[in-house]
Amino acid sequence: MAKKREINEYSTDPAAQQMLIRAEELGIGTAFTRADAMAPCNIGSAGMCCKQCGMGPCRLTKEGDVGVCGATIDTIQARNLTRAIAAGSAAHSDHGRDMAFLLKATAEGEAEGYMIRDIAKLRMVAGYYDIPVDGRAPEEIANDLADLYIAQFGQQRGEAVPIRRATKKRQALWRERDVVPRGVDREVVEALHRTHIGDDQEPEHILEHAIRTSLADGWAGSMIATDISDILFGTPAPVLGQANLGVIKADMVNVVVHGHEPSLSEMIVAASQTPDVIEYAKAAGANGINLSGICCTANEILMRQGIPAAGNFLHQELAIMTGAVEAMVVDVQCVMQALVGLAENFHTKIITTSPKVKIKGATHIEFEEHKAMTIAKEILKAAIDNFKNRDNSMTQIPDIKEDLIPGFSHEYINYMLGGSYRASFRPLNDAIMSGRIRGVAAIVGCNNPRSSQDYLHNLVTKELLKQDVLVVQTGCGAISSAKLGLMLGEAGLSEVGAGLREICETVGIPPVLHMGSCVDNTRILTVLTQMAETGGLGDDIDQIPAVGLAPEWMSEKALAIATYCVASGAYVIFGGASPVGGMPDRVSDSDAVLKYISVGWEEKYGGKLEFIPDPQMMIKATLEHIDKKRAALGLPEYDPTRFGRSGDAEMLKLEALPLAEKRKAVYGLAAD
Ligand code: SF4
Ligand code: MSK
Repeated sequence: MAKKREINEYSTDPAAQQMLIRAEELGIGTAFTRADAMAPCNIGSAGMCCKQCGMGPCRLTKEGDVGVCGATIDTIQARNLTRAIAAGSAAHSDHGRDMAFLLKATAEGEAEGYMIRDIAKLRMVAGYYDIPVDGRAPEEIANDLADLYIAQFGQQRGEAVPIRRATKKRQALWRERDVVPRGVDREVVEALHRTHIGDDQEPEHILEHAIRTSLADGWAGSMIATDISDILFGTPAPVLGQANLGVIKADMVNVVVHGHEPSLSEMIVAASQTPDVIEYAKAAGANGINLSGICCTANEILMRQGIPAAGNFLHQELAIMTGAVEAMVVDVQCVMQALVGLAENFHTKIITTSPKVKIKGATHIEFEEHKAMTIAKEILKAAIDNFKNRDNSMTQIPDIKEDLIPGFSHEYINYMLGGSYRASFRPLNDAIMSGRIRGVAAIVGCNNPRSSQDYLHNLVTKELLKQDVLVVQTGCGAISSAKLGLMLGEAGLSEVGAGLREICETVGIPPVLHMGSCVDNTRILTVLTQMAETGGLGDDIDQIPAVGLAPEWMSEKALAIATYCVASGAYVIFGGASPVGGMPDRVSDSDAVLKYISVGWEEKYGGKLEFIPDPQMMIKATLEHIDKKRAALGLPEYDPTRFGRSGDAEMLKLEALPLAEKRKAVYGLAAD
């Protein structure tokens, strides 16, 4: 058993700390205490254990050890990593598949309550694939797009069509390396086949298939999920939202939606606003229904509807600890099995909804797109019926929440930089070229109870902002910045470098842009591709001064995201433990897998994956990479003192000066 940590070592979030104190008082365990009790296995966590067949498990703990079949540590690590990437790709992509089926059902008029909300995006996406749009009804276009997208999963030969949205140069590189994904399912199945006992045994060869599998995620499955979510529910644009446990309301029926797929949660939002449901809640003695979200379901409805986020991954148990949640409605991914046992201490109902996910002890109300509104109302009524069971003596809601402005889709960023008629990434590229913005960091990914919740995210984010690095975020990382108040215009600007601050003030954006959920990391790929195509920052993603970071990663999906970003040309840094760390005392030239995913992948794709647990080293590596890319492009060396004499803050300072001094400062006229 690891050492029991103090509350402030569990989380840096004061709302979480309040709930963790309460958990201790009530003697209830959480992921934080379970992490203390469950010391990680050093062999497994470093990728040195193989469970691929019944002759094992084989644990390779000494230099030169091999498994019963003779597999070396490098082969075992490559297989383990590839399987994790395949699982992550499968999770994202299966979400994409369900969205494609939902688009098809909507186009055919068979999906109760759904409609095509963003016709402009539908036409734009159809245009990528030469689907005719002129003179056709949205449903006709959507039907063709749905058929094309559904086919991407089972396609056996050829190329997954969304890859044509990458730069021409990148597409050519993938073709040359023979890693263009054929179909999503084919790559995932082949990853499982090649890592089975007695198959692919050359680590580099196995890892090349990991690249291909991850590309099937980033440039197909996840991209399809994002496209269709926007088409059906609207492309996100800035909207006011709130984050943290304080969004739970004592006088209302609280329903927390948790998981990933927006199909049901969007319908729950719609159902919660219908008069009959509101009336039903009032008849139960509540002041109405209060929806909030956890994890990426939270992000989906936050960025489109402004529905508040109760928190990120490690808040799922803490929301129930408030004693004021009537129902937690879960679908897929990142849902802890511990929720059911925890909820037994309160009155909260855990409601599973996906045909793919059941939890013993939970209530299962299965979602079905053909009667989504009916099911959404049934779920809400079950929550309302549970309101009477709330024990007010057990209710404790932290009075802590922050406002935020989420909704920075790539379409909106394009628009905000140039307006309707001159929408363009040109101003962003120019700001990087001049050095006002040093570079861009995508800080994404999960929470992990093995480190203090939000600590690494926030430390890295705040330091990079000081260094004039524009930060974009998705997933639970985004919620962590939201809880800190970094996603609200001026509120986040006081600690930001002078050049970046000028840009934020001029464009009217927060220094940290919320770009969506974890499948929406494809939006970041799109932004980077458009930046490369805009000109001035090279002609491909690997030349842009940009870095991806996941300081608190935990899920296999994070590994899939990292790998498709690397294959797209990005440097990706993960915090925490390396799943291919190997033996601490290994001689350097036996670290084949570690080396290959860093140096080897960089030679082939221009991107690399590294695990750097120390946040200061993470920041250093980020800035060095950004500066190296700036130098390679021939851009001026970053100079923190060069900018900062324009923008709102400087204007306000000038305003406050006496007239004579103002004349001098502005026009250089003598004070007299
Ligand atoms: Fe051991 Fe080889 Fe079986 Fe893995 S595949 S468990 S290394 S015998
Ligand atoms: S929910 S994958 S904990 S980001 Fe997308 Fe958060 Fe990571 Fe799940």
